[in-house]
Amino acid sequence: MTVSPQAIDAIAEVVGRGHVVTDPAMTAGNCTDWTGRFVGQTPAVVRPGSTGEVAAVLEVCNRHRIAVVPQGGNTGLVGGGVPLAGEVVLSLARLNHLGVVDAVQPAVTVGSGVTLATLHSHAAASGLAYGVDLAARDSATIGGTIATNAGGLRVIRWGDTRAQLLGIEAVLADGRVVSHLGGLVKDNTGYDLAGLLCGSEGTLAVVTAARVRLVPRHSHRTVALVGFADVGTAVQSALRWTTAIGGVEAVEFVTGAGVDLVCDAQAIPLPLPARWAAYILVEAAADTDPTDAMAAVITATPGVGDVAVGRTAGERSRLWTYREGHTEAINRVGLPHKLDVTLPHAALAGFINDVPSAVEHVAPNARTWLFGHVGDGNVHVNVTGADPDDNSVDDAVLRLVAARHGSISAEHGIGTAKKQWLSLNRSPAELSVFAAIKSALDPEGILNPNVLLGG
Ligand code: 2HG
Ligand code: ZN
Repeated sequence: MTVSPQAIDAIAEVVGRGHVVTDPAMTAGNCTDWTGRFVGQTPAVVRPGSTGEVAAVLEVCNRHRIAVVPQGGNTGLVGGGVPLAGEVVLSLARLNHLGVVDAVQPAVTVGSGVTLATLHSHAAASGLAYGVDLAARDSATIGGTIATNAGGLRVIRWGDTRAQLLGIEAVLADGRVVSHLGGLVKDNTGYDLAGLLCGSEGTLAVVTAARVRLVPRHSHRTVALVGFADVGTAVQSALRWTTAIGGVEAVEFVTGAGVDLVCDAQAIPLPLPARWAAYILVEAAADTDPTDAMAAVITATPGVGDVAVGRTAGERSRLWTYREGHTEAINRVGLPHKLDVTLPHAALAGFINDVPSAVEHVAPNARTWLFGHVGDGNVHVNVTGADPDDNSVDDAVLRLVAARHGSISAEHGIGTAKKQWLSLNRSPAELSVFAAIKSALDPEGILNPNVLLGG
């Protein structure tokens, strides 16, 4: 896509020349996704410093029909936040204002460029917490997590990002600002714009701020990492623990092969005395120590092997490393195909068992890595050793998911990586509603036009 020098000048007049970066050496990081699988190019990375500047930039882009990719921390994994077709990148990183925490009706308004880690610290300073957490917390932004309706580690306790939203401020494609940040818990005054924009992947509007609910910050927290000799028993036990363990916040699954990989990447020892085929990590938090009640449930579960328990922050983070280290460790093996999927609970163990052979059938030299938020049915299928442009692996896995009544995107979104399979989950009638909403809000089609439905 070519952008005229006049349009770049008009944008620079809004944000200041120093906030329009055109040098390819400087924009390369904005043009490559976290995995390195999706690489594009851009005529400019534009860094507005206020909602008003976002509005003025979009007004220029809409008038000149310039396609725009909104970008937060660039931690997305489906090629939805990078300019694969030469779009202008609209970085929201400078919208990083932190509002005053309301501790009476626990909530706060924050700019879309605030990182998750910063929001966690901000809430903690008022004795509260933000319910969404994920491994990329240091870079992932609130705007990006809203755009993708990010899930993460604590969905079983607090819900996904959409469940945290009490209000939103966003800029439409033509520069109009929609703002509804009052934050009332009950507010039935028409369409739920926050709910609509959440998960819309930057295709309907650019989120500039949000009012999010905050949750209690519990004084006691315990993590257990439990070994199992077989995957099926691990998964069935994990699903039971989501209701049997009081104060449960996270129930995560990793395999023996995945733990070996993390140990190798980080030069750390195995977490338990023996090596197990599968591991479940469970975390519980409460105002009284949850450890004994949690241990009682775990030890009464048939098939449980070794158990390690972490109560201090250091012990807990040591155990989490074996789970959170997966994404980086897998990237060291090779560029992964990432297939983030959910299965109905009854189909979960069978899917985990069957997916490696479905991959092997189409890509005999590929390797399948499985881990994820098993407590809510979400498995991160990662495949290395397949050509980055060869979609046969994606096709095989996503068709298996759909055949078993699962979702082809649990929490990462559709982006560009999965758009050709959207019809596995969405009917023609649903897709026509999506298209109608898109053309009503963005008639010129400038907002992230190549993701979800576009391209
Ligand atoms: C996680 O749960 C993230 O760690 C990344 O969603 C998953 O790397 C992945 O496939
Ligand atoms: Zn995840």
